[in-house]
Amino acid sequence: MQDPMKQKEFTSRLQHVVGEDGVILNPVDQEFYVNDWLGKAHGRTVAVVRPRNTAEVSAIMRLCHQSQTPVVPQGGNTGMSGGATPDMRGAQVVLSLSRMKRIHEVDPVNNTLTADAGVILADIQKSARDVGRYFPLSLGAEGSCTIGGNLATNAGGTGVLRYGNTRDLTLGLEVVLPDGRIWNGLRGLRKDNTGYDLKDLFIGSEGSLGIITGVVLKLFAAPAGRISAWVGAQQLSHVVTLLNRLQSTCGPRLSAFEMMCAPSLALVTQFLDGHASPLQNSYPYYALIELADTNMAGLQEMLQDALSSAIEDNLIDDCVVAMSEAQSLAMWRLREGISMAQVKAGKAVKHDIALPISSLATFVKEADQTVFNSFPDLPIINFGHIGDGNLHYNVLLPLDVAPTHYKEITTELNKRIHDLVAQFNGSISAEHGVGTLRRDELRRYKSSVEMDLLISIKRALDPNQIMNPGKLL
Ligand code: FAD
Ligand code: 2HG
Ligand code: ZN
Repeated sequence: MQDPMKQKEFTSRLQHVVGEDGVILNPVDQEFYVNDWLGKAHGRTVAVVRPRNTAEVSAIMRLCHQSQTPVVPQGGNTGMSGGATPDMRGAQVVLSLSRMKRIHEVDPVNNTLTADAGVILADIQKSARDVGRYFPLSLGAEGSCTIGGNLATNAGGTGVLRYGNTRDLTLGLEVVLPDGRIWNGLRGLRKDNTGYDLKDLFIGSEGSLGIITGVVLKLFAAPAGRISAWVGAQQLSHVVTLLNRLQSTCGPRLSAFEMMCAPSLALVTQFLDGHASPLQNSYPYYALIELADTNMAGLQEMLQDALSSAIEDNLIDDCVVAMSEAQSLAMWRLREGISMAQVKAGKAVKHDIALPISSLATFVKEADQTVFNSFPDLPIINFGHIGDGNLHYNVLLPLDVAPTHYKEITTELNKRIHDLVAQFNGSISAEHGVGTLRRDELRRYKSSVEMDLLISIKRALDPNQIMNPGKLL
């Protein structure tokens, strides 16, 4: 919308719907909404609009439908693939869900929680805890990401091993469609075979099909506590064997199994204050392990016994079991600090990949060799949720790398690493989504049949292509 008169009329109609305080027009105040936190995605917007409820979202979408104005949905703006940032043309509206923060119902008998899409993930977790229940989605951004953003990206995080990803934690949805109609699918049912599963279309759709305005989430019995341990090992294959053993001996009590290579840990201890390695010596690989249960009896012994046998069998070299919640938290802060430490230390070329767990060690050996052959001086920051086969296989460039050089190296590394991922039958986006970051690569790795199906769904639900254009597809 380049015509200033038309733009003025459009923004005053938006103000009519949400009030003057619900529309941000000043470029300085828009800054947060048009840039991503990684400093990689930048854009401009006609207006940032912040509705308070579903009816307002519906009225905004009717306006955008009539005027064919493209819309970029945004939650907490913590995403890593550029999906919540408008393009540079300044013709798109950013629709921020940040004022839709009501928790409508917590039902401890049905084990469900119903909330607006703009509720911060940590507030959902707390509301579940307040009634003696547990909502297991957990990630480093939980203090600022929204549940709507979590659904739109089908977020993963550290609890997938035990509870599945966001898709597995969702029972119902409310969505405002591109023409403003409201689909109310806010059902708290575990069984419902009445046709195609529409909610599954919107989960992971990254704002490309509609605006998620409400959710019904699954709750679980609250664990009575947790036992964490930190282990050091010489080889990734040993860490994977330990994971397998713990899955056999501890079953569903194994609630997290995170891995990080030595340079990942070194980055955190070097670049973030108040972080220290839990072990005296250094090892090529570390794992952070957590057991949790509704009954804690025998849990610590179970973990200690498993780790003692792992040491006897030379699977791991050293380990420490946290003796207090404070020690456990300190271990988790090391793991959760890696993202921020990367931002401080340099410019990361990221690969958020999924592989069959049985292929992880071989893949990493080949990928390490590939990176070393082309860029022997660049550190590999390899860490992730190996309990569910998800690696963050990142390569760190210096902070002062020239933009053109960064682009060239990124293109080359992405191609080499993702081609290898494809050879191993893996995925080039395990949990962060496609956004603008992986959009072009998607075509390289998906079959034409799969691309056809994705494009058909997009055309059917968003025929005028106003939902988050340029993202995902
Ligand atoms: P945004 O960033 O605002 O948006 C993300 C995408 O969803 C965009 O395409 C946007 O258009 C769309 N969208 C947002 N809200 C809606 C809505 N209501 N309706 C329709 N579309 C919508 N992610 C993981 O999966 N696992 C991790 O372990 C993890 N760790 C992280 C750690 C840190 C420190 C940080 C900063 C981020 C991490 N992330 C992780 C990435 C990010 O937090 C998740 O992708 C999160 O789900 C995004 O939520 P958000 O509300 O910030 O969404
Ligand atoms: C994590 O697991 C996040 O910490 C971020 O998904 C990964 O920074 C990254 O590459
Ligand atoms: Zn992750």
